[in-house]
Amino acid sequence: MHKPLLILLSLILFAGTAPPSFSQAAGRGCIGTGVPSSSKTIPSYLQKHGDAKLAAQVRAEFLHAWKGYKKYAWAHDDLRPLSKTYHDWYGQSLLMTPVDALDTMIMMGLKDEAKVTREYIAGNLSFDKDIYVQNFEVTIRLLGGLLSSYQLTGDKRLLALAEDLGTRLLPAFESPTGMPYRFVNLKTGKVRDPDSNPAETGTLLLEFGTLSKLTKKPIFYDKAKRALVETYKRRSNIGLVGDKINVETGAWESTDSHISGAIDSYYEYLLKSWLLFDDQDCKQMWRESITAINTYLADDFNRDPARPSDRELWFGHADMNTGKRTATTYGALDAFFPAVLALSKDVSHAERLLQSSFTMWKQNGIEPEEFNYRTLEVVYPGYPLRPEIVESTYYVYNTTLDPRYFEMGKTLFADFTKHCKTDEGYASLKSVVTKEKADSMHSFLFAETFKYFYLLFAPPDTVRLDTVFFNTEAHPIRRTW
Ligand code: DMJ
Repeated sequence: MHKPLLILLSLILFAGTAPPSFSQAAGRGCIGTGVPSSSKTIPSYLQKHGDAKLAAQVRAEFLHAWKGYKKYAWAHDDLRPLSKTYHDWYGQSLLMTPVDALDTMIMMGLKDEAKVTREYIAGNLSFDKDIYVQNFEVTIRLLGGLLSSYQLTGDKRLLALAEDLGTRLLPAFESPTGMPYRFVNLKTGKVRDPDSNPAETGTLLLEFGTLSKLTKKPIFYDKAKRALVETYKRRSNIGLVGDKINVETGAWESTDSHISGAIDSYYEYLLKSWLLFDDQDCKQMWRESITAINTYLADDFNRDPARPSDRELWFGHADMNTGKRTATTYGALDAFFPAVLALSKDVSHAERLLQSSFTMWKQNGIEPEEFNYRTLEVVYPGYPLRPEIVESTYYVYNTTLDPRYFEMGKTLFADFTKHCKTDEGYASLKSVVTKEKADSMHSFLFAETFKYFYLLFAPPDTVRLDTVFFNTEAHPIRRTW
């Protein structure tokens, strides 16, 4: 047996057994949030074994969406769930959905689907295409997905595909600063779009670094590390980054600082690159960054003067140079941060921010893309099936084993299926207020949203969060080197 397969043992054990349903343990004393407050009553068998019935429900919903994809969009990038057609990001398919879905199938024990999907990818995926692709998106979904599935299966064809892709992406890094252009042509190596952002210049090291370790070719690690360091080097005097940067001049084109889209996973990768590669530069960059985030972006306040001890924690926007608050908005993407805080061992902030994220969710029974946390108003009402709040609930539950978070996950899952399920797939929402659906089903539904729901309900030790690191698309990477 290939060594990386060892990680599957506990997964297979869980998938192959049918412990009784423990869902009747739900719904005890509330604290006005709809969430039980006591951790004392959680049955030890739930802590040990998870809830097999709920995990099976997640598997069934995964298969429901997967069947829709196979029926109407097979071999294409994404399903359009309302028109029942397909969408290819770049005119030609790069098998976004199959590659994103494969490791989730493996982890869920869906052996037949995984086998067929793996064979299809190995036999049909080609990167020899004259198309410009977005370096960041292709790295987190395809490079991350191929590397993770290689580690889970030992199938060298997946590693060969990953190396071919990584090699074709390398020209993106040939800018005067070393920060990558946003788009690169997979065949010609030509590049375009120098206006980028920290998320796109700094969310590459887990995948490129792993590729280096597995192929023993340092170039991949070096290019992605330099891009991360060059981004960090341009932080302001108070330690913050903006959300738009030109990779040719190195100049900031927006000084708006936050933990939301365009910056978010840059911070995630500082922390995880330290932990996965034991990279001490990343450790130092993470430590300095989290200090600045906590100083200037955190918004720790008391909404009701009559209850002074009842404080809320959110993270808003500030100017990267002055630290002055510029907006009190938070959103579905920001909800990844409790997971990062939990992983960094700041459990108390992780729990408080997760509670805030759940408050945002409950306003409309599902979360909006952007929300004003001071006025509790929706700023942008879309919901494209995002996973971040589920990811954070999983990390915080896994870290604390407090049943409040298990119950929170049950609420999220019930709302999610209620509002987003269609007859043959899952659909994004145009508005969380009206619940009107949109004709898109992003591949991260399979890579992330269903995976984190599954892991939340599976036995907590299914994945060891101190040895397995999820890339920002939820592809698990282990240090096998
Ligand atoms: C995913 O592609 C990744 O999680 C990324 O970091 C942010 N956006 C989506 C999911 O919302």
